[in-house]
Amino acid sequence: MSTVSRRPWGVCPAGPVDSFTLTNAAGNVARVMTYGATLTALRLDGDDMILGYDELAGYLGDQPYYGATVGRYGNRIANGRFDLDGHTYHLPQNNGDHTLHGGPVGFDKQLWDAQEFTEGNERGVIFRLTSADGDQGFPGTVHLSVTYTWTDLNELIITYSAVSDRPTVLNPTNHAYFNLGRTADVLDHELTITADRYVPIRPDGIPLGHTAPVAGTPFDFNEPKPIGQDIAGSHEQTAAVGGYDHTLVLRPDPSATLPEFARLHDPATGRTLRAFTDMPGVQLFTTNFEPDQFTTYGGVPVPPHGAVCLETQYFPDAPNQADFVTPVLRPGETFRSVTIYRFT
Ligand code: FUC
Repeated sequence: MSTVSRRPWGVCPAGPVDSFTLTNAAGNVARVMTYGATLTALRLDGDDMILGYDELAGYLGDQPYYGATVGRYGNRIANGRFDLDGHTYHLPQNNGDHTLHGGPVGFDKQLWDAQEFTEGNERGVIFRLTSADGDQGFPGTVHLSVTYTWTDLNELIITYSAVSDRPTVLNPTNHAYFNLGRTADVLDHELTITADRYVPIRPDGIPLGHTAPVAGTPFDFNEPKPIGQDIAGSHEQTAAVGGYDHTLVLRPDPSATLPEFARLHDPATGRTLRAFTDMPGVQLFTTNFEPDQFTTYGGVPVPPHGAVCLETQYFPDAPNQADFVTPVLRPGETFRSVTIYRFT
């Protein structure tokens, strides 16, 4: 029953793409592919928990980073520039004046090497990429691996590891769009996030430069709350971007090696997603797209708030923000990070 299978899945600009199907003891399935080290399906009892496409062609077209590994720098770097060790680096701008998710040919559009494995009650794929010095304007040759492990507990463990031969910045994340139910949108999904503060932004997504308390705002998810409850209110931060597209500052939990930072519960199906990470923030993105802007499996149009992303990461634009910690990776160091999505 527990298997890993590999098969050719078409051709992307950089070459042939392979897809892997990971089946656990319960018969639940995770699928990943070498294009973008992307999570393409996560099926529980036959229902998909994420948005995606049935064919590679969907991923090669205009789509919002479905299930992809994003980087080098997840989220935005303002005006496509940053300074590091007294040197200014210029990046291609692919989001107005800004650089989003590592630039126009980020990790999500690169072809990764892959090796499948099985180990006891776990099976998975380790993806490896060498990002050349100067790739999308970033310094340093970066050797990066992303491992997806799918366990018999219906946990998807995503592990990042990277080294660089020059000082650089690195903020990889996964861009899965979750919808646990059979409803078209996630407005009735109840969300809990362990965060007392969030990062207010300008309408173009660049942080104002400080964090603010969630108390008394739509950003307070300390008690379970339907995602739709405050999403369309008059608060200027949500109104400006049509919902949530903000980093929440995760409350440290010194008692846990990998703190649980979020729970997503779908009352219609009874399914719950529990999420764990060692990252300091999560970008809560409620798929604030126009109706019919994108489709998902089977060509079904995605309505506004058709899914929710919980992108674990350092804060947006940190390299340009004096008060935010910048994830700098220097020669001799190893970047490591783990995020787990567990379904019950
Ligand atoms: C999220 C958001 C962005 C963008 C992208 C597709 O990470 O922060 O605004 O829309 O996804």
